[in-house]
Amino acid sequence: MLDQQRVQNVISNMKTVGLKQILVGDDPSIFYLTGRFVNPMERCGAILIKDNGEIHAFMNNLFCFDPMDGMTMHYYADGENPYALIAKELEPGKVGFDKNWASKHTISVLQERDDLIPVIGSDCVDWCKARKDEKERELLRQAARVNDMAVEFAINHIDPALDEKQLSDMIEEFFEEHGAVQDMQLQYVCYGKNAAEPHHGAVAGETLKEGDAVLFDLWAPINNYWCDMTRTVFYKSVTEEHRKVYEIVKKAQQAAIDFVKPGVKMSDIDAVARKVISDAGYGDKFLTRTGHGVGMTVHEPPEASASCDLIAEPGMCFSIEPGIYLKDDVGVRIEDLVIVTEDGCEVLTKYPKDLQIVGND
Ligand SMILES: [Mn+2]
Repeated sequence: MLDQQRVQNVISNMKTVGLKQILVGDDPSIFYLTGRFVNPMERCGAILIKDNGEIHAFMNNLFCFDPMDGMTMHYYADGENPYALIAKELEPGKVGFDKNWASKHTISVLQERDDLIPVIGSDCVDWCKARKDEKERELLRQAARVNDMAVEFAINHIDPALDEKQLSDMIEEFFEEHGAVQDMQLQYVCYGKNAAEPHHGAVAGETLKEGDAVLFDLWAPINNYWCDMTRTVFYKSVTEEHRKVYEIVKKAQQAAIDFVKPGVKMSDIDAVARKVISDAGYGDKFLTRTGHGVGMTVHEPPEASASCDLIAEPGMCFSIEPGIYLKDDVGVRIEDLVIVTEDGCEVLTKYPKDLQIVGND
C-alpha cells in the first residue's frame, strides 16, 4: 500500500527544492514508499512522483508488483521499451533522478526526449528516510538487540584455534539464526595489526596471538533494517600504549554521543570526537568519518563528517564510531548506533565498552 504520509513528505521536499517530478529507482526507497520490495535486477523499475500528487509505477510484468490505490501502473514485457513509457509521462524541464538508479536507465530515459534536464532527485526521499518514524525505530532497536547478542557471542568465542575467517563465519551463522538475511556479507574480525586498517574484513589464515587487539565490526539487516556495531577487546594482555589508545577512543565516542541532540550540525558531531583524539595527539590516526546513517541500507544520509551540512533531527539514526589506527600495530574502534530524540539521543547498541582483556580463564 502506498504510504500517503511518506509520499506527502517527499512531495513537500520536492517543493522545497523546486522539483516538479522525481523518478525513484532504488529498491529500498520503493519499499519505503509502497511497502513492496522488488528487485528487478538489471531490468528497469521505477516510481514517478509529481508534485501535484500524481504517482506512476513502471514495472516489468515478470515481477509481482500488483496495482495499488493512488498509483497508475505501467507494465512492460521483456522486449518492450520501458523508457518510452516513462518518457511519455514526464513534463518538460527538470527531472530528479535517483542517485542509485543505474546510469543505463537514466541515460535511456533522457535519450527518449530532448527537453529534459536531469538533476539528482533522491535527496527528497533520503531526507524523509533519514527521519525514522516510531515503527522504524522499533525495527532498528530489534536489530540492535541481535547485534548486542552477536558481539557477546563473538567475544565469547575468541579462540586461538580460529582464524579471522572462521570466527567471522561463525558470527554470520549466529546472525542468520537470529533472523538476519544476508547476501555475501562479511563480518569484520580483525586481529592485531589488521585492526589498523579500517576496512580490513576477515582473512583465512590470519591467527591470533597474545597482546593482539580483536576488533569486531558486525552488521546485518533484520526485517529490512540494519544494525552496525564495533567493539575492540584485547587477547590475554594489553600494552600501556594500547590501553591509552583504547581509553582515548572510548572518551571521544562518549563525547560525541553526549553531544548529539536536535539542532546540532552533523559536522560538529564529527568535530567533537575529532577534538578529543587530536588533543590526545592522535588526530592524524583517526582515519575515518565519525559516523554514517543507518536504516534500510547500512550506509545512508546523514553522515557525521566534516563534509555533511545536515542538522540532527529527531528520528535520525546514525553510527558514532571514532577510531585510532596505528599502522602495523593496532587499531581501536568503538561503534554504537544512536537515534536522535527530542532532547538528546537514544543509544541502540548496549554491549559494555570498558576495556576487556579476554582469554585468561
Ligand atoms: Mn559503521
